[in-house]
Amino acid sequence: VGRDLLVTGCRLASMADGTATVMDDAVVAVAAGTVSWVGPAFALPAGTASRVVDAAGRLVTPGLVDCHTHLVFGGHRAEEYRRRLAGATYEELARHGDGILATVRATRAASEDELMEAAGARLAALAASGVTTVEVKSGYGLDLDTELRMLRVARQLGPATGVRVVTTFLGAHTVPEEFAGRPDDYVGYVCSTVLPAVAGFADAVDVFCDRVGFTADQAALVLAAAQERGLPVKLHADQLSDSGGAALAARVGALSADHLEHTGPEGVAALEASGTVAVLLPGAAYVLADPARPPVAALRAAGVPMAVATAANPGTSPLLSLPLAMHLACRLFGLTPEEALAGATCHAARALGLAERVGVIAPGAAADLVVWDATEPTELVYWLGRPLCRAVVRGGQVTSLV
Ligand code: DI6
Repeated sequence: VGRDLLVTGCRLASMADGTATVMDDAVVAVAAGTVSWVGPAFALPAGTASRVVDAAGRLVTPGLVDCHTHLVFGGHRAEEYRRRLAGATYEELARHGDGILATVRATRAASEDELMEAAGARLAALAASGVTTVEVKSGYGLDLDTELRMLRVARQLGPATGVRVVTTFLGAHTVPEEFAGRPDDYVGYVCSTVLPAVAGFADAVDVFCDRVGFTADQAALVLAAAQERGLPVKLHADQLSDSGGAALAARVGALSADHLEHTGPEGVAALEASGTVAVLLPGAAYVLADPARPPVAALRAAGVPMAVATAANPGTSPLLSLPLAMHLACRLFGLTPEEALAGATCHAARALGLAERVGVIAPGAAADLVVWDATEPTELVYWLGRPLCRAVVRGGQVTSLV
């Protein structure tokens, strides 16, 4: 067994079989950034390691995977939130040029350095909550230069912070002011001009399919253009209304269908056989104070894998803790603590096309893991606002130890 690092004394939820079963007194061996052996201490093959971290009976899980964020953006929308707290609705504000378009103006006006500094600070907060892999979307540029700038910043965040970053092109987030009233023309511009130019900077392509975004037919055009270039796709589906998003995501074999607050039985039936992951974003439902809930019981009964993510963004989910998103998924959406942990690890990895590579602690997977100041998986969703990360291992490097 190759070993640069041994993590001993673990109460280990490896998530390798998709469940949060805990193994006591477990050891994880790491070689060259990859997990090389996992098992009970008594079975550890003899040998030495250059570094040993003793978890001393604490819970150890895979590093968390935040599979849906909009971390790169200019400015913030605290003032808009104040108005929403006083009764204005998100869609009303969006129709009057606030909402996503306010952030588009601020993002277009921001330099690459400014975007990098702001996103880096937000990513540091997420990382402190136990996140070792994060997806970052574009979608606040809505023109070629700014979309490209956002994706370049997202790609640089990885080396700058040590967090594994996966990028998604969300050029079809909403219709920009220059195309007001001409959504089909904007979809044409995205497919023919922006997508080809940014394809090398994006690991996947996403569309906001809803009233503030695009119809299912428009979304299908963007997803088809992406798939023609060999890029995997995902979809913001049925967030504000049942717009056929889940069914579209399933039909095109999307990696994930995200939100699903308004998905009906046909959407769940379509997802059932598709392999598409349902990504639940309780921070957005909470901040929007939308009483609609994703059909969790039906998704569970249909065996659809459910991921949980922060959706970190300046409008609907200024949430920078994945454990807090897991808490909300349990409290608001009815997930069990074990489902929430699977949702923030192995199922989130699947939503990024990284199944078996991250989000599990198993031989061959990236050596990304968290030692928690906790003993039970349930504690991760139970404590509110208490930093529980004791140590984080990223690619075999122990990056924080408090
Ligand atoms: N749904 C959301 O909740 C975010 N984007 C999307 O498609 C909101 C983005 C924003 O308001 O800035």
